[in-house]
Amino acid sequence: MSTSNESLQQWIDEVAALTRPDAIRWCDGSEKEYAGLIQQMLGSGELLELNRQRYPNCYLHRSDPSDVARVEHLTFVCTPEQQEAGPNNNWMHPQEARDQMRALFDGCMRGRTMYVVPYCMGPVDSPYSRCGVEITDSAYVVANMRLMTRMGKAALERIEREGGFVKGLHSIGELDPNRRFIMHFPQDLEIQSYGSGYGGNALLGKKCHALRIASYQARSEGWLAEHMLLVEIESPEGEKHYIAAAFPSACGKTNLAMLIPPAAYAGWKVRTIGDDIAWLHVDEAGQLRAINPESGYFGVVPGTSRKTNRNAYEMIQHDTIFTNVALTADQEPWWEGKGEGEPAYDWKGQPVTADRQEPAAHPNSRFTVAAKQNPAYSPLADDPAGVPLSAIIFGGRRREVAPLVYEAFDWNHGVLVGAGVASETTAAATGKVGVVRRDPMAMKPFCGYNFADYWGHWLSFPARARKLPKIFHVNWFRQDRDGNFLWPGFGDNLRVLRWIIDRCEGRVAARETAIGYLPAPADLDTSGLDIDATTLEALLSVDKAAWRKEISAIGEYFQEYGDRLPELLAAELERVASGLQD
Ligand code: GTP
Ligand code: SPV
Ligand code: MN
Repeated sequence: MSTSNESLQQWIDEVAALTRPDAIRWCDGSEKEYAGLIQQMLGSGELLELNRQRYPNCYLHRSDPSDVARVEHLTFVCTPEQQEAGPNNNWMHPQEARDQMRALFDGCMRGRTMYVVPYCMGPVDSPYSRCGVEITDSAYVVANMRLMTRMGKAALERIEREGGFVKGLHSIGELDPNRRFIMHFPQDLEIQSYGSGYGGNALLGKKCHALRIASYQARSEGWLAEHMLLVEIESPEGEKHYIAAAFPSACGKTNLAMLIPPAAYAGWKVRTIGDDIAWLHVDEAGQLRAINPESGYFGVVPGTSRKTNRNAYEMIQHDTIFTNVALTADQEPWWEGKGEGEPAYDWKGQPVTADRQEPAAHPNSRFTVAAKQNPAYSPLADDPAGVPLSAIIFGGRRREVAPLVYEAFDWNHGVLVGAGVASETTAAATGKVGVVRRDPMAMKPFCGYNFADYWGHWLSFPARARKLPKIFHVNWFRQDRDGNFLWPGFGDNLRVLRWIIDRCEGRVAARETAIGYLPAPADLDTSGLDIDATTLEALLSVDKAAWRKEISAIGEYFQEYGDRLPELLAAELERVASGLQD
């Protein structure tokens, strides 16, 4: 096969000449092609079939034990000037990076098939969508891309119609951590990834394209590419609101996006539009709208149960690829927090012993599933116009300091709230878990340019839009001294969303504090919840001393950005700091 897009054809020819595959296969995205890839991987041992009766069309992939998460220290943004990438990114000069990658890719596909995977991020007929082509030597990546993106024929047709696309070159290489790099060339709309087959390192449409490259494009084109879920909330009266929320990796986006209303909320409907990435545009009427560029979920498995997230639990009972979960004796997938069954083999395939110290499923084990399998799937996820946003929520995983919820005074203060986000690190990336780090807008690993310029871009939106959503901050993860969560979380988070919606509609009052507006305990609906007044008070109070420290830590962090830090942001910080003085 070939294409009428000359630049695509030329790039494919160049890549083939460099990587020397045995065969080149164009992917059309069909059911038949997917089935063929699955059969091929069952044959090669890349996939194991799971219990056919209980988990039809479900497969287990065990990744290389050294390749189980994103590798932030091996991920680079390659711009001519280091300052363009900023202190928030690892940087390499584009020429140096290209030379280094060329040496790695040289001959790496000998004995392998090179797959050409055209994809579209977003509904194929949406003006907000953007296309890309991933070249990869991994059938697992192709199968995942088919579930996660609009992949194949329709995407190629759009590329041939429009011309532009993001070039993503990927090889699993030798899966050697010492020969592993994820390189981004934002000015050339190009990605090169070598040596990993895992998630965000390898499914290039996701974090590499839809966040790092897209954020860079979005700045010059006047929109935003964000690490946000998109959820639709409908009240029993039929009032609908669309909310976008940015939480760092493994901090609750998928769960909030497909939340099951608690018993006290009969008649409320929650529908998922997206669970990880949102692209935000100002429409012709000056309203901020969002699309989900993905069409599937690559979600955290541990903790997913009938009780915590019935929607997710049900959607992964069939037609799902599991990566790095444990196995029961009768070939069912198993993970910590499943609440059913017992593991017989851990994620590496080793028999499980009663005295094991490590979890049986990898803490970053994942499911890949088409979004349409979600019982709470909203057809609006396919709407080319996206959805109008009522609220933007930032959040993190903080055992202390950050209250359950607060509202920013206005947009500019909201940008400070987002820029000040900190969160405990999780298993979604390699490295230590549980360390609090700054993760502005949950974009620390994903912003394709200097954060100072990114905050400046956020601050430009009041001038671009007629109506902007209100901005909030939430924290589901406050703990007591014994490490118990103070807030029940999951479905009960709807109670907090309800307060947020009521604030957007001007239906409920709030207490003004130095850090923003908080609900009075009586204004947060806790009917039917087993929560005492002291706990609620702790969740909804501002510890001034702790916040003085927090604000000064944010100030110190901002200093890394030097003169590039927008003055408006510094002024917002100053305003909050002075409010905390007395
Ligand atoms: P990425 O896919 O890495 O971007 O993660 P995510 O933000 O979608 O996180 P996800 O919803 O998968 O949740 C990650 C972990 O947090 C899971 O183990 C969940 O069970 C847990 N979690 C999610 N929501 C809550 C909550 O409200 N309270 C508590 N205590 N845990 C939660
Ligand atoms: C994240 O880490 O935020 C994820 C998983 O959503 S990955 O696709 O690996 O980036
Ligand atoms: Mn994510």
